[in-house]
Amino acid sequence: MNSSEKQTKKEAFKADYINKIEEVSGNCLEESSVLKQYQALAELVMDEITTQWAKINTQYNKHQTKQVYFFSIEFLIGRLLKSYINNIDMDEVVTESLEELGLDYAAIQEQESDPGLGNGGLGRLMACYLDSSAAMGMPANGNGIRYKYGLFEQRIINGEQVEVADNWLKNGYPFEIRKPDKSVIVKYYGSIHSENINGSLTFIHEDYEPIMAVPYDIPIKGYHNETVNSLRLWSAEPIDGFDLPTFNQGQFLYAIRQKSEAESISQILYPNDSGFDGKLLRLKQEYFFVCAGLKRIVSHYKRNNSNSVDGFGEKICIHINDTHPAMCGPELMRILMDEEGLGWNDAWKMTVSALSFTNHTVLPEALEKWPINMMNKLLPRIYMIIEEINRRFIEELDACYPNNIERNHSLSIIKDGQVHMASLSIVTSHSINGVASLHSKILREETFNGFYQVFPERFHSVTNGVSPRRFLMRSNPKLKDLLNESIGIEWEKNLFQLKKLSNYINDPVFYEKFDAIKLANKFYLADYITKHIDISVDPNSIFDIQVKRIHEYKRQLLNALHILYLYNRLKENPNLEMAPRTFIFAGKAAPGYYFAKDIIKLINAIAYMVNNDKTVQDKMKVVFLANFNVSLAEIIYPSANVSEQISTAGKEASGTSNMKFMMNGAITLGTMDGANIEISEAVGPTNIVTFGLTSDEVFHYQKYGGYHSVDVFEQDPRIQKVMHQLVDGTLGFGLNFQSIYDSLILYNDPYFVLKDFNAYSDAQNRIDQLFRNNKTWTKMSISNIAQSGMFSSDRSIADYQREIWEIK
Ligand code: TH1
Repeated sequence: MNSSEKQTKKEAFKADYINKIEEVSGNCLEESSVLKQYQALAELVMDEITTQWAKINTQYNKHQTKQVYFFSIEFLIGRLLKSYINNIDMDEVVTESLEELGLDYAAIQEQESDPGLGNGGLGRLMACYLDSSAAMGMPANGNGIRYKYGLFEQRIINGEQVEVADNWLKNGYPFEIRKPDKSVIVKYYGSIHSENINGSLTFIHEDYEPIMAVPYDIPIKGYHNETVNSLRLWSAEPIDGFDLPTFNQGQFLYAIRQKSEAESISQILYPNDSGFDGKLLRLKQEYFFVCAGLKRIVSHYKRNNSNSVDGFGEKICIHINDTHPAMCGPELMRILMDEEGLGWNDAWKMTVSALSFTNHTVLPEALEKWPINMMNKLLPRIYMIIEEINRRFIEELDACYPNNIERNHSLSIIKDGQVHMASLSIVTSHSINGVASLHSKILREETFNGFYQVFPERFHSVTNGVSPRRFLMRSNPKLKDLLNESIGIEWEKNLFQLKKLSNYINDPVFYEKFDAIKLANKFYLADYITKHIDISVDPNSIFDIQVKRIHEYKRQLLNALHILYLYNRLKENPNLEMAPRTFIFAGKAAPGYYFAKDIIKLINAIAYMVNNDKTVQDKMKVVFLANFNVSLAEIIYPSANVSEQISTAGKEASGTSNMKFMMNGAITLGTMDGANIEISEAVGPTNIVTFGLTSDEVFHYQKYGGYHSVDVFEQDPRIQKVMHQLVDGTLGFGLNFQSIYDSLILYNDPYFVLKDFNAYSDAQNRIDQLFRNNKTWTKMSISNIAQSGMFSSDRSIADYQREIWEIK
């Protein structure tokens, strides 16, 4: 765009914008509120995108392009306005125009609610994958639930987590289009009877409870290209709204109850990350978006294919994101047989060929298993089909492996009174993959080893990735500009090009610019911290950051205990030589996970003690930021020096914040777990600090015993002191962390916190030394960015495309 083109665009934009403001607010620009300014801008952007959307959909239909559909119970998309504007290449025009109109662009963006339709990595991964698919011009869409309330808002009151409902729709949401004409009826309960119609057995579902699924579509705009894909989120509503005859008979309360029971299905996101809680409502949710989504996909396919499902398995990829959508298998079978009239074998071939499955965790407590009775009652036809899938599967196994009856039966989808959703997913999909190389290995060798022996060819590995558009270009614009001026702009479309940074690896001028950007980003976060929790932190200190869901396996506790130990060291030796440190935490605990809530309380208690102790003021600070979400994440990653990735080895399937930190130049301080291993391979041992037990060692202890936390405790006076402080009132009058003490000592420290303490403390010393050599640190930092290409979600999507969906 040359400057006269830009001028023309700006004039046109300003005129349109002023009109739009009048249209949405009934006020002129000068009298409009910031909310209305935001809504007008959002609508203007939507006008532009929907035009392109219509165009590309026509093209997809005409060419019968192979389509991917991500089925996921979570999509954590983050704010969209600014991304849309970037993606349609209007950022400069908008920024300059708004400034000329005297408006505050940043404040306008702050008006957008951040849809919290996910818990953490799983939901955010889907958002990154949608972003990458669109950026690469690949037709891939999302299918999920439009929760009325997203993940709760976290407040910290008196050092403890308090949950507040997240009413993200309160001012409406400008980026969705409600499509009532595409509604689908989802059937629950009732009974199935079979009839012989024209010589073939037909299954009829009777006395069911119908719920209306109404879709809302959100456009997913590709970066600087023509692509606009769709994220379809389903909302549950009663059929035809209020039941008028009932209402007239005066049964008003009954009518209201029906309505709210229907709506309850899409009312709220379950707040458990990597956990399973076998509630009936959750099972309803799982079937809800599976049934509605598949119904629409099949009818759309038929419309473009002379009303036939022929070729469905070759043209449609249904990707199941963990096991929450595992009923895609039986539901697709049901549609193909009961509604399309296919026989079992044809339907089966089509189903397996369409389906693929990604597993995201090996934590046993997260693996979904539904009681037979619950499923049979709520979804009688689905349960019937699962039984038949299982019967045929076991029969085939027994025929193929007659000497292996015991193993065959251990693979049963239905056993111990439960339906095993991971087994169902594996049997109904042609591909199953883990999310990092170690994780995939554990799936093959441990978790799903029995299935691996039967279907070795189905097992794949695709390491997760994150969107460089959101987590680098959008969140760290200064770094983006520096990269563009140094290595050109090709990296924006191919992140591997960041390798070109190696030309600057010893360039003092580049170092200076780079350090200045990191410092500016740290000032920005420091400002945020002061504004929100009134703690002043030193931007020249090491920003040592752990942000993620609070979980025992993620070991925020290890970090906290080490901080306490460092504090003790400083109290003993106020002249201790060390680079000043700011320890920053953020993350939510599941509301019913009391231990995780105790960890939050502990961190805040330590923070209070440390931050109010004048004798350690210029050496350390501890900060817990409330309500970690995508928007806060975008402020945090660019400012980090140290990325804490300290999960118990073997427990974190991949992790994705490790990649977001790395892309922004933070040094990983991590265990050999999940994608940390691949990060370590990419950057080499001099550009990362690793420590602790390996997953093999952890497995060995878990299987054969031999670890006694009390021995570690008894041999290490540093640990003794810290442990006593948990319970002796040091952390505040009446504050007692007995539950934590007991877990570590009485219950033998199931996550090996004490076992890894010494190694972690050494690793932290190493970080301190490295940071104090400014040149070394900057070099490490730049090397991390240079090697982050592999962790772009564009690379992940390319891998999926090639190995799993087989799209040319
Ligand atoms: C996470 C994994 O814990 C994390 O390691 C991984 O990077 C991320 O998924 C993306 O692959 C998971 N989140 C959930 C959430 C639920 C159930 C299972 C998992 S695994 C609700």
